[in-house]
Amino acid sequence: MNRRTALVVGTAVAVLATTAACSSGSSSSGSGSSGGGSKTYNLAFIPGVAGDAFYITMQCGIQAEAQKEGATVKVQAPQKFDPTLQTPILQSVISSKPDAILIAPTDVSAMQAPIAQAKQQGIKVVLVDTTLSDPSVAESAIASDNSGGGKAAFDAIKQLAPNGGKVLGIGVQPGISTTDARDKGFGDAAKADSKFQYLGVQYSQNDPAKAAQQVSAALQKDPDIVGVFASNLFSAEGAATGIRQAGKQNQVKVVGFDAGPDQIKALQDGTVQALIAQQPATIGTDGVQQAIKALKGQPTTKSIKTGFTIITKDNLTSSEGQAAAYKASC
Ligand code: T6T
Repeated sequence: MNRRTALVVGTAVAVLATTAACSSGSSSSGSGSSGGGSKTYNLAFIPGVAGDAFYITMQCGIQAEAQKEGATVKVQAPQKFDPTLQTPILQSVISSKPDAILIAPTDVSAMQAPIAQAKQQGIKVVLVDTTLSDPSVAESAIASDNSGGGKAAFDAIKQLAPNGGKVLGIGVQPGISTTDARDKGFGDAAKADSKFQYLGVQYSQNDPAKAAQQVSAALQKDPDIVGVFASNLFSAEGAATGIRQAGKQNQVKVVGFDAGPDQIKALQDGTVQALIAQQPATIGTDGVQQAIKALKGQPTTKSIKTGFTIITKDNLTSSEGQAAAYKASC
């Protein structure tokens, strides 16, 4: 279950059509032609889930870049991070024949065949954020350095708890390329440090309530846990709640991936000590640029890695910290 606070709202699927193009009254299906003779490209964006500040911020980057290019963007998101919900959305988008689809696949294997269908229909595919077991179907795949981010999270916990101790991972669900890589980056670094005992990763299914329960139960079993790494926005939100409910804010250091408004608040409140903020708007901007290059027959970059910023209370109000925070709306 996910929060539905933000701009992508709806019932079964969230649909938000944005005509970023200025063009000359071109229709919304297929490639129209603008007055200057250059094509008005119609793009589609399928995030991993609706109501997630990470994808909303990415959408802002996509829309801004599309506007510069005179392209249109249609956005449809599943209500859960779930390939069985994302597949029918993708199929309906394919049948609307956009020129290119930017998609964050919700599972490395289950989304492989549905995405291959898009390519077979002549639609250019760009993977944004998450990827596939075989990303060669895409013109380009753009993502954070997720494994490096997991290791950076461990380094942050190490600074916060220099004497070492037990550390726990709260992940999302196996099969998501990004969070799997973060969990592994964190776990490998923790296992390699003899001062720390890695308790493994528990999967919250992107449900903050479940993450909170998992952290509470883990603290009952191991009351001396010193650190928790939560590998995305909703797991971090739940982990912070679990620690607060257990009254262990002063003992357990939490490092979370992502920097949505609720995570920034948790940092201010002191329930979370560090956030690994990705660059979702840049992922979106790059995604549009790569899609347009592919459509123009220009060479694309097969794999693009974007960076991250570590936000703590110390740099939260700096221009760097402010710029790294995600948006709840564009
Ligand atoms: O962490 C991001 C994204 O990178 C990941 O693939 C799924 O979760 C988020 O959307 C945050 O909720």
